Amino acid sequence: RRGHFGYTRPDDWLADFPICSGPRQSPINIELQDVKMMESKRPPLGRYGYDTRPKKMTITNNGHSVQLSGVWPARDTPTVYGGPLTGLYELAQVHFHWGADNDAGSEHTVANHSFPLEMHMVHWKKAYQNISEAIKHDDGIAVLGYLLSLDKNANMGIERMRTDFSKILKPRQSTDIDPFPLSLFDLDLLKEGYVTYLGSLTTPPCSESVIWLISVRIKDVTIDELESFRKLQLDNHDDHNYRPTQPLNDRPIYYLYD
Ligand code: B30
Ligand code: ZN
Repeated sequence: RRGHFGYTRPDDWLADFPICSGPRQSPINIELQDVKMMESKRPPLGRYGYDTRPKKMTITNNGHSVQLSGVWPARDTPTVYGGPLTGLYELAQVHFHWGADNDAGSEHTVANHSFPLEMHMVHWKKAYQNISEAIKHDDGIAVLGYLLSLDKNANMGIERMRTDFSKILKPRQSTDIDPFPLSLFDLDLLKEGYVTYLGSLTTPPCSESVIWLISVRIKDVTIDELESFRKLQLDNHDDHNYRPTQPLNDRPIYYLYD
């Protein structure tokens, strides 16, 4: 099946999607000594809509992750702007990457350290009309990435989602859930600072269209929450859905703090 991909041999993605070996691929390992301060005369990163409860919320097992999407009241769709971004970026979906055990799961690594879970909030630039058009542009997508580390504190957003994971255990199952505002994920990008670099989608087609913003504050995930993700069946019975880190090449990584 064209467009089908798995995590057993991610190098096989290149055959159908040659850009998966392009010069600005994601994820990357973030070496703190490589991170530069961005000379920021830019407006600070801002956002709206994250505290608004959507009218409808859906979780889907798409065979390579669990994806959360919603329908918000007009003008309240979660949106980010400022910082390294030019223009408005509207939320399309939130999804997760995990591993078979606690030693791996995140896509981005910090000083070659992996985390058991990574959350991606995918936004597309409104100037490009829709996400499929945005993916064709080098600044079309902004992903806010959060690394989560095993600890005792439950994440209230994940708790709300996983209540209904039993209904989407198999690929291509989907269910509406009790809507909640995205602020339940306890987002803190604005306060704590973030690293930013230019990269790609981490799944085929690997489009080099993503401005990455990765929170420097590591969030908590409980063992029960991790096990809920691991029970979700993926295509090919993959037991993980993280892509290995890709060459940084000559790309700068910036630290931004408002
Ligand atoms: S990620 O955040 O870099 N992991 C897409 C968005 C973000 C990332 C990866 C991929 C994306 O929009 N891909 C194209 C659309 N997808 C549908 C989808 O939403 O999830 C088509 C597909 O692959 O067949 Cu999966
Ligand atoms: Zn992702």
